[in-house]
Amino acid sequence: MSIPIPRRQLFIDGEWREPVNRKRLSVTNPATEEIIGDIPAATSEDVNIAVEAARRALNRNGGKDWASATGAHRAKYLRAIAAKVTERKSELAKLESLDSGKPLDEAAWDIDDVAGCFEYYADIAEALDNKQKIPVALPMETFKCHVRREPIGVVGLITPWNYPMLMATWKVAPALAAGCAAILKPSELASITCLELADVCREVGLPSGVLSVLTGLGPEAGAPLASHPHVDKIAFTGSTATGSKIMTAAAQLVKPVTLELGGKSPIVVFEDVDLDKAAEWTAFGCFWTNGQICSATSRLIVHESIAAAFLEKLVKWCENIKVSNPLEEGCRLGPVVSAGQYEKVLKCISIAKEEGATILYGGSRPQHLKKGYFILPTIITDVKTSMQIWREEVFGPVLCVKTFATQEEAIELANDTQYGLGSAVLSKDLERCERLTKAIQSGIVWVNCSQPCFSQAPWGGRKRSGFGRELGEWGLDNYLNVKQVTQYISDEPW
Ligand code: TXE
Repeated sequence: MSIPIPRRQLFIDGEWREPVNRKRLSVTNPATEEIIGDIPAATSEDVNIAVEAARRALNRNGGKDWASATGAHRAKYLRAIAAKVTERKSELAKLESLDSGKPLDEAAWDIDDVAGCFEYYADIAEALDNKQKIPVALPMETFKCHVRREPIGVVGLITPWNYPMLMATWKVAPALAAGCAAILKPSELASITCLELADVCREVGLPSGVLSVLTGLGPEAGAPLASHPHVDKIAFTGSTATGSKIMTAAAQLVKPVTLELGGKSPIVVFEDVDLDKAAEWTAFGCFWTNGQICSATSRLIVHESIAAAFLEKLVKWCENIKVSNPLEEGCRLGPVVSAGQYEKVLKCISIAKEEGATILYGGSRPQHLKKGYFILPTIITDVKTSMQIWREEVFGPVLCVKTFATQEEAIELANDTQYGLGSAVLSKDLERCERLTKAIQSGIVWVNCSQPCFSQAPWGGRKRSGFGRELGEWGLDNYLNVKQVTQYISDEPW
């Protein structure tokens, strides 16, 4: 089932290029701990070359090749990328699974979503042609005014390892739809499919310099991109700590940023739910993608009257989750991405124990797997709101639980976090759900489900989960400047 990892170089100006310092980073399969390949390690010199290529791409042929071409012209490339990704779906899903550890089925969904997102932004690019000149009503007839939406320019896209190709796509597709030239810096922990995305762009003949892919370490390749004076905007998904550094660097140049950062999202389960369905959504909402989802609903807030029965159901769910090599049929939980992440998650669990919480299920590696960064699905009870497990993002398959008696208490617990990305409410009473969707401070609220995500709907957080929205029309706005054009049209002197 396993396949070889293609050996790629950096993708700059439409071609593969060895990094200036010729350094490479090894790639580890998190399920076996074996080194399965390597990726180039870019530094600031490569960033400079890519930025120059991107600026040339914007200005080539008076901008007619890309930035000021019609949206319909750019849409053709986006559709061709979508088609190529679909054609290579099985190979890309395997590469994603090998590199990141996510179950193969889930990796295959990601690749479908990648293709769907490029298709969606192709539609949006075409529609942009009709919205390029938006008339503005003025109080005086001596003036005529309209608004133009223009590409922001060269954009730096810095992405994480949990959805390597999909998170890159959420940024690359709208950036290209808008007419920007993009430089993608994927996470050093999972870059393989992003290099394949470069290959797809090469295959479909995307004009050179419109997309460059620079793999490498954050401080060496990401930081110079964030602080580069000729990069007009940075879009970042990752940790709150790194997001803060990127914002600081961007602030020096008054450069716009969008930040999609960490989370500690609540799932509120009321007493009237169907216990089986609610347990399934709760397990899915926390353990999907091996628990490494920024919006994972990892704080279960359950009504005290059903807590015991509900936790029994959840434990049953955990017992039935197949933890295995992600390429194995039926795998539902693979390894976490790296040795560092494995240590971090186990440390969070051990601190929870030290602070007095109870490990109701899991809490360690599964006995049957001797190699790989595997951690059992874990449920933690007897949690206090002062505990680290309640307050800090774990980014692994770890659910912590608190009970509530009243709706007010549930809302207070749900909002008792520095983050505000996702949240979920499960109840048959839709009026009650509606009240909670208003009261919970998060960018996304799911009702009677957790985690579904659509290219058309806005995605992003508030509080320390960041700001700005990806996907939908909002995702396009990230990459557009709005320009007011006002003309004096009277023959009379002013
Ligand atoms: O994240 P980083 P890491 C959280 C999660 C995880 C923790 C650490 O809790 O345990 O972050 O993961 C690049 N300038 N999330 O270390 O550092 C880096 O190379 C510019 C949540 O992987 O945020 C990578 O491409 N770039 C999250 C990207 O930033 C820098 C997903 C993300 O890495 C940089 C991932 C710098 N100084 C982790 N330092 C989510 N919200 O989805 C690093 N990078």
